[in-house]
Amino acid sequence: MTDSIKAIGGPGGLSRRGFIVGTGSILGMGLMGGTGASAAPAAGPIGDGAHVPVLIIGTGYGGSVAALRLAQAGVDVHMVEMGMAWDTPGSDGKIFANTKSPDVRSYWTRTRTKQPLSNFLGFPLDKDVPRYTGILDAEEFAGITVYQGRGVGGGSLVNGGMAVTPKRSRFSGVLPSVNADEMYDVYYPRANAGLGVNEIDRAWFDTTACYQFARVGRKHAERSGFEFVYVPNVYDFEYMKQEAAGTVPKSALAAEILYGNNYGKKSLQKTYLAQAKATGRVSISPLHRVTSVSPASGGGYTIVIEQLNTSGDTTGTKTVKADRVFFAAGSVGTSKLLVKLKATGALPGLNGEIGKGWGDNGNVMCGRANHMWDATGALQSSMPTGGIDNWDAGGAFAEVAPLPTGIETYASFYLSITNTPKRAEFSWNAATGRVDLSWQTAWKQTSIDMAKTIFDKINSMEGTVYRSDLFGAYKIWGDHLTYHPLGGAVLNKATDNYGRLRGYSGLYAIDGSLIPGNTSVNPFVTITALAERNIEKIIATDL
Ligand code: FAE
Repeated sequence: MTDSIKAIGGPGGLSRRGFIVGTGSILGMGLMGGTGASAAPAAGPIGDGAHVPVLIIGTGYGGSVAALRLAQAGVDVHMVEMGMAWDTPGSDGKIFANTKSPDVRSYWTRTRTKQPLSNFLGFPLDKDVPRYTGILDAEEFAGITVYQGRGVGGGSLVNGGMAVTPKRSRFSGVLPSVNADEMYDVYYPRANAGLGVNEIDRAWFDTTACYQFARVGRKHAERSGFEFVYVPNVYDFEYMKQEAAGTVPKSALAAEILYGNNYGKKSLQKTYLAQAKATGRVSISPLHRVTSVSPASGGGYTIVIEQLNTSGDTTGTKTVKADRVFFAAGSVGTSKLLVKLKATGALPGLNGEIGKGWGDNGNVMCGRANHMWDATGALQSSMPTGGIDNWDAGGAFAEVAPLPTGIETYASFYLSITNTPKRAEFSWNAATGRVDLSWQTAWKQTSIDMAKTIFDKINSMEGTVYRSDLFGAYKIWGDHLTYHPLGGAVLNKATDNYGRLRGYSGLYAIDGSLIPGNTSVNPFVTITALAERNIEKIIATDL
């Protein structure tokens, strides 16, 4: 508990009011009466047989924006989240596990870790862990593993915090049916403010030991004629400076990232969700998973929810009613639900676009082996803050990523986002009772080719080679995964131009499923901005 208090009350963190709200889920919603809220919904998990005006499936970016804006408009909202609340410290006094030492908290119902970088110096890194409803899901489909956050805050709990607004000139390629002027004048600024996005102090970037890896990345990019761009983040850089000075508990400088940050990072728990709870109109059921949504007799929808224990077993089933339902379970979660519900007859009127247009944001990873004179530093901030932009010429934007191992590796590491045209489709498999995804591993070759437009050139200029010890023996490319699932309920196709699902009034998609497979940069700012745009319209016209 003390650690979480320091975390959210620490320098650069929330105001006193925000702090009290942030601990609301620990202390119980009953303490929230002093926030000026009215008509507070029932505290705690939703009850069997409940009837709520709005039910939101998932507590990631789309769900959190919807909850806050609906609550501010005076609507009571209940959010259902399959993951845990992540508000209680473990036996080590910390809420979140360290990336260097994954433990029971790290993976969603796996008995063996599945680390994105599976090897180091050729040695496999994965290890057995007890089955638990941990924070990172490595969800496996036939051709790709999709990493996703599980818990109250969704992907914001586990991601790198890179808060990137796409270049305006590329926006029509990202969301062709959306008015770019509105997005860049109103909704991107609103999203960036709501997320607490900040930029690194360049003078500090140029001198601090913890960004030596990024300065090497910048030097190599610029020497090969590529544009190096500084990338904003939701990690509080003022807090990070104090970590470097040794005056506060360390998080980014202690290799925390993939399994949560105990300090410094403005996840949704501290921004949109804290504000949403402060209205007194939003309640959340963690460890509850929606399995069905169907029209209710007399209007509205019937929702079936499984209650889970921390082993991931179903311990009970609840049936509730809602006048409106927002699907905010993430691209994969929303797509899987909608595809199943259409195919199994719960929502047969959904249109033929459901499950289509899914992409991996062109993700591909690689490392380069530097010369001894280009050390990248034993201390590396786990928060990336720079990228190499070769999108227009070669179709790749590469994040200069850390390898926070705690030792000097002489490695430069990159996550590239590429302009791949490949799109997959989700489909219902009646034989297995599961939803399949048609993605094929070989499709990543297009992304590799695009990433090579950057790294072949840098290697040639620097006289360096690719690392072959990070993803398995002699494997250069991390082409088996994505961090950025997008699509499956594409805007203006499966939905109207504001996320209203076609075929059913009162059903909406409001997450990464709306975006047709690629954002040209890291996606969460665009997911947030689009949700801000859509919910404004929905509140104005539907409620
Ligand atoms: P998301 O945040 O995934 O939230 C969906 C929520 O719904 C989750 O909490 C689920 O547990 C929950 N859910 C799913 N199914 C159900 C169900 N049936 N019932 C109840 N709850 C359910 O969706 N993006 C960036 O822009 N910058 C980065 O630096 C970055 N780094 C990343 C690093 C990692 C390791 C990962 C995994 C992702 C990263 N991302 C990054 C991607 C980003 O986190 C992701 O695009 C957003 O979180 C997607 O937001 P959504 O609202 O679509």
